[in-house]
Amino acid sequence: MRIAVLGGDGFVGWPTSLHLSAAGHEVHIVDNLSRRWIDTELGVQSLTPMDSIQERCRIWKQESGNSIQFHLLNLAREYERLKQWLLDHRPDAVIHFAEQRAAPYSMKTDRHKVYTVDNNVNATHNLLAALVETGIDAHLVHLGTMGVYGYSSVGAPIPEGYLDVQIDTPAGPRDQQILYPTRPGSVYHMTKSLDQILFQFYAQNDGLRITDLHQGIVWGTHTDQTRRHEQLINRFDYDGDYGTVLNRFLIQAAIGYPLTVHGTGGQTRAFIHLQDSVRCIELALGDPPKAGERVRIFNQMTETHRVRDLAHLVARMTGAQVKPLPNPRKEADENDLIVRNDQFLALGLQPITLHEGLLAEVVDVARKYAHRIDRTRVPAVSAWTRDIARRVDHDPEGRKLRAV
Ligand code: USQ
Repeated sequence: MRIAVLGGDGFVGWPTSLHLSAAGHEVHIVDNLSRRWIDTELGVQSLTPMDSIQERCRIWKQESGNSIQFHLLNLAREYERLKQWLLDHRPDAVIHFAEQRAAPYSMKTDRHKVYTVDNNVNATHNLLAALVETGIDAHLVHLGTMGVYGYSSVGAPIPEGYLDVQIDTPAGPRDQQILYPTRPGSVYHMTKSLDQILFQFYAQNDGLRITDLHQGIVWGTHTDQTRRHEQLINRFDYDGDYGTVLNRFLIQAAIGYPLTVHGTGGQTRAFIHLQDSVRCIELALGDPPKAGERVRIFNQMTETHRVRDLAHLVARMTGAQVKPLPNPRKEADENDLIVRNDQFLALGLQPITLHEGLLAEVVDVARKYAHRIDRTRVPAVSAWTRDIARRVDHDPEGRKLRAV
């Protein structure tokens, strides 16, 4: 297949591009390199040293013999160029990762809220409108999030996208399936909730073939392909905005930083290893919906864990200290979460679940590049509201106190 990977320079986009190229597909990365600009804006860098996208593609060609082509394009801003690109390349499938993906970044200031909505919603809508206008019948696979469901304890398993409901009608009760009601917990998660409505409309109105992957928190950093050469290494975020919880705990353990548990750590979340994430995308590509069918939604996760349990697991493994902090987010202190993921299991996914070997691999990568870490960028200080901002702990290590 000829596959366009929009956002193919990012944390999941890059290993996905390599995985699909290794599987024999013709891969084109379309990216505006915004993630690299955000690093510059925030004054942080990936823990792992990343080469330019062109250099990464050159090394991949050298290692595998397969080409990945890179195209610099801003999906949210350059609508006419996007249309022309689709007409010139006529992809069989389009994978859409090209969105700002960090909840804390989306909540930093009003400017970050505006940017996240503007970028994410326009990128998705431009793509949908361009597919209709060009008549290109590509299967669109979108990276959505488990966060669209929200994190209140409902007691019942979260279904894959659609909820069975019964409606009272004058003729008696009628069964229906509706999109699971969204309950986003950040501006970022809200944009993915809006995406769902855009997909529903374009599948119904224009017969676009769309798969939406509701992904959990990705952990790990290597895949089979990124291990093949030092310069194919994936990006690895540790900072308070882009670092995600389990990877952050592993990096913190590697540098002797206290494990930054928000609140009681009673938040239960869904997780998936990076290797499974790229495998799921391949499985979803192989099983497209037909034109006229509703959007196919998969829960792309393999297990659920409570944040404090993960912290204690990492602490036991490494001797790190666990530090409960005031929570910078507005979220439930404690929640339960049961999630259905039958569809990927039925397609043959064999989940890689949390085990010490893989956790230790992440700690090893973090130790190797520990010299690149700026400890002052580890705390998560983006607060969800002005009131919460007053209680955020900017110095979990107590360095300033020690200096006094
Ligand atoms: N947390 C801590 N300590 C930390 C960092 C986070 O306790 O140092 C807590 C947070 O308060 C939250 C949980 O861990 O309760 C998860 O936070 P996260 O930063 O790992 O994940 P999140 O903000 O939800 O976003 C990440 C990705 C996003 C993806 C989402 C999947 O950045 O792109 O959509 O995971 S999900 O969480 O299932 O919505």
